[in-house]
Amino acid sequence: MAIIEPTNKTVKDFEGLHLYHGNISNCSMRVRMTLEEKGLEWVSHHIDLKKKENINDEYFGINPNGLVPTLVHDGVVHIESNDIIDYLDTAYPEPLLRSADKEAEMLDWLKLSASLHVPAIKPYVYAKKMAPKVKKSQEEQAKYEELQKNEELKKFHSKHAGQKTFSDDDVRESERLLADAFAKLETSLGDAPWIMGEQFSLADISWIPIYFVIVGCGYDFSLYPNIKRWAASVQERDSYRKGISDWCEDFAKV
Ligand SMILES: N[C@@H](CCC(=O)N[C@@H](CS)C(=O)NCC(=O)O)C(=O)O
Repeated sequence: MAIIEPTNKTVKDFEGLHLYHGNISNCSMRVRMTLEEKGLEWVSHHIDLKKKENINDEYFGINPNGLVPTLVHDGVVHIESNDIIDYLDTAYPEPLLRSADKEAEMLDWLKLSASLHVPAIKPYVYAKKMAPKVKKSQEEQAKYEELQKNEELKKFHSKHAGQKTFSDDDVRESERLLADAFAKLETSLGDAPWIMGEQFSLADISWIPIYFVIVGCGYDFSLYPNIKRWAASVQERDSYRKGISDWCEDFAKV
């Protein structure tokens, strides 16, 4: 569970569920989808990453990495999307998005999704689509360097600062990691409807945003028919519409 003590104390007075999130952020998508699966009321604090609304003292005081999503639940601040969805499923077990006998396996899918974010998903999405759209001005870059203390994120963002762009090696490495992960998902799914078999779970919610953004960047899933079939089933859920597609009607045009 990733609970942090915010330096921006204003959020400590919040009651209920408040979500700081970005429309096209895959990490935000999984939290919105979980909230919708459970039919929970939540207060939206939208952060436009293209307008750099995350790069200021106020937001870094809530999320010390300056990332979305951040969930504030009755004044307690939760970061890390996969931890947040696990927390929500525990705090609001109706409907339960896990099965008791496969919990450890399901949490492994969440861990894999989390571990791929910086080495694979983020570089792929930035290199293929986002880097030019979130280019920082000199002032924004200076503010980012002042606020950001996380070395991994500093290193990642330095790769597209100023005139720099991601190298072919960066893209190849992310493609290699994605291919390994998708091969594992393809085999594990087999003919089953959901990642954990018969039960729709947090594993599906964790992975569908990855599929959404990677497809939106032009990734070819023709090698993975089980993943395509699974994704089509997830996309029929109301929670997918409310948590994902309603927030980014056309990712291809982003
Ligand atoms: N491990 C974090 C990653 C969050 C993350 O990287 N969020 C992206 C959007 S998906 C973001 O805020 N990007 C802005 C930035 O990198 O400055 C989580 O799962 O919540």
